Amino acid sequence: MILGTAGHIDHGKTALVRALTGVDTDRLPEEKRRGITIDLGFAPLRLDGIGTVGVIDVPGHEAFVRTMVAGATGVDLALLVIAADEGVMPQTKEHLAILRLLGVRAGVVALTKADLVDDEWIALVRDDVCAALAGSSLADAEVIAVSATSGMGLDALRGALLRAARSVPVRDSDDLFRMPVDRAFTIRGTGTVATGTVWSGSVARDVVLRLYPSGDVVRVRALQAHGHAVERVSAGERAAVALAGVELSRVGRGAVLVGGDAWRPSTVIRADVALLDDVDRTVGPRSRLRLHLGTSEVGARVVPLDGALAPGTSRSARIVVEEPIVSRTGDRFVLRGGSPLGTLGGGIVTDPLAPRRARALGSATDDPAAALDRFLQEAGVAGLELAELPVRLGVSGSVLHALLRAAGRWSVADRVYASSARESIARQLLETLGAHHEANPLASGAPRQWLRSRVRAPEAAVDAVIDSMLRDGSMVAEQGDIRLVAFRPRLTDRQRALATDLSSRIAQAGVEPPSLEELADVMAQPATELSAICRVLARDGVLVPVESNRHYSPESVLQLAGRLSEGMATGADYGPAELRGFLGLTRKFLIPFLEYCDREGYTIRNELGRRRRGTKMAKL
Ligand SMILES: Nc1nc2c(ncn2[C@@H]2O[C@H](COP(=O)(O)OP(=O)(O)OP(=O)(O)O)[C@@H](O)[C@H]2O)c(=O)[nH]1
Ligand SMILES: [Mg+2]
Repeated sequence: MILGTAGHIDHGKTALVRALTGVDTDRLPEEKRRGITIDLGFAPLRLDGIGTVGVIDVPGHEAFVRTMVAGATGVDLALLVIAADEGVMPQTKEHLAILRLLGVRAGVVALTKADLVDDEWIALVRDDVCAALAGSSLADAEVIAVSATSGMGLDALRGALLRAARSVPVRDSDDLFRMPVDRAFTIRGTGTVATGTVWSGSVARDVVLRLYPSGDVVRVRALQAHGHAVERVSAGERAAVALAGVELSRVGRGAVLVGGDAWRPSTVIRADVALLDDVDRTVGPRSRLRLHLGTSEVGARVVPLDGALAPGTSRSARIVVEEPIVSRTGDRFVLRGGSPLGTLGGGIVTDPLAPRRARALGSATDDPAAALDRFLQEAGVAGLELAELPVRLGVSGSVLHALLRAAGRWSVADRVYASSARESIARQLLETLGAHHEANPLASGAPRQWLRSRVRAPEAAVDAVIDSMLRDGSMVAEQGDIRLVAFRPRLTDRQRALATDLSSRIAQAGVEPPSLEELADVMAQPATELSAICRVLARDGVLVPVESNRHYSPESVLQLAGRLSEGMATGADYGPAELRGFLGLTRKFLIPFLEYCDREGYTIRNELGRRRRGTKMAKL
């Protein structure tokens, strides 16, 4: 569990952390010199019954709010510190707003420096504070008067922290690993070390992770939690991860370590965005903002659905960021802008991997089933990559599994589609095939590969639809070609006349018929058309394709096969000269015809020549 401080500059956050933990988190020389916190500080806090809580101490100075946001992100529990002598101040309010935007709901308010004021004053400040908290995420938080100097109220504060900690929901470690990096340094002998709060999942030593935005593949060389070497760190823990395979310059605040293959950096996300009540501007597509998500901070343009976003309202929006970020559905973020920079609002990611030209999503929902349906509809026949869905929907692998089993979704290979995509592919196939038949009335069908290439959808999906259409009989495969069930090659009247002419010329030529080219010559017709007509006639059994460019009449083939049958004794091998004697063909016709006999199973060829083959010859 992680506890984060919050509150105005000099109100005593660091002093209180030291009083609670014994650790002085202001470790930089400049922090000592100026007496203020500049960077995040870390300390372990023992809470009986809870265990060790990681404390993140943040700066209160208005110039370091971005550092506060990086510290407050991933926090379970807030310790809002308000000095009793000053009361609610600008960064008290700003930090409170940031906690709300980041979804930090549990917390305790410490009215510190109580030693400087009397009880009556404390009662007045307490009223002020309660008024300021009304409507905030800490509206129900306990308010405890304390003094870091005298130690007054510290036990009561521990008690209140314990009660608040018990209300924090346990994070799911059976999920994808993610740790936004808040600090990185080098340790001699260990190498590069990155620290952060584990947001989800867990990681063990020797596991391979990815580091974004660099995209580097890194190995976990060693792990520490609260300064002790451990084998594994899980969601809600502070961790120091020693990384093999990466230079210090590639890690730093804003980087993120992730496990598994679901994460993708992206520059377009969709989100529900809200503007704070007390900002004095609107946000439209031209507003240049800073988006803080995890420990990263990037320039962003927010394009709300239907016009500009007014103070105190929320709207679905499309966000274009200047550098790729890694986010997940359900992630909270903060938007800052203006000059001087101020916190304007924030939101929740509803689609971390929005398509380039995506519109905002309309009324967003935190129902992952509805989100999946919307993404599937949007993707159409292109479908969605299964691997990235845990990130895109913000669910663990097992939840995703259950979602995919539900009706209306169709998975093929590594993608998932709406069932309407399947119908659309089927429709495209039928249309394409219909058009093909129309354009090629003599062709028996379309080659499968050609058909597949005509549909603009992933190959595996088109193949699956072709297979199922062949199974259910909506299409037929014949000799490697696919055709519509009702389709038969059709001859026009002219072609039918040509067919009659052709077959009678071939029949008249007997055992040595003319080739297609010769026929085309004498008939003065294009050879390609005659060839197509011959294919139709061959399928109907009117002609026999003995050679690719030479057809016989069935009678001639039977006659020749009969001659062979008469001449060839069972079990004997015959050379070409003997066979030529039986057939009486010239050499030009002899070899192609013998090869035809081999193919058709009349004869069988071996080193000695050819011998007759049982059954087929016997039928002659
Ligand atoms: N009398 C008194 N002084 C306190 C108490 N807590 C803090 N201080 C003093 O207040 C000053 C600021 O305290 P810090 O703890 O540095 O304040 P901070 O909120 O961490 O300040 P930033 O991190 O810069 O925002 C220091 O001089 C502290 O000694 C307290 O309970 N009583
Ligand atoms: Mg401090």
